[in-house]
Amino acid sequence: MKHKLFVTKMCPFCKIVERHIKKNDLEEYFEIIDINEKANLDEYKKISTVDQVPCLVVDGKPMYESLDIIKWIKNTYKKIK
Ligand SMILES: N[C@@H](CCC(=O)N[C@@H](CS)C(=O)NCC(=O)O)C(=O)O
Repeated sequence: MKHKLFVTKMCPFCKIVERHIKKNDLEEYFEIIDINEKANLDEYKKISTVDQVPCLVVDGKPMYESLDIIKWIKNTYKKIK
């Protein structure tokens, strides 16, 4: 199952998380979703509790803060560098 990561193209904090995923070859575990597209924004609004990206969905709940998301990724996928 892929974890949804809601982002925008312009968000530098999103880029930090996306780079971390790519650098560690973890793309297969994440679905990067740009909320600038209307359908994605609607999906994001159903899940999000705060209007902020990056937003990772874990067990159906939103996780915010790029550093917390990276920490979660490191703890969850031990193989990473
Ligand atoms: N401390 C947060 C900052 C995230 C942040 O500021 N994201 C911006 C986009 S770059 C945002 O979503 N702002 C909400 C808004 O502008 O309404 C993090 O590290 O993730």
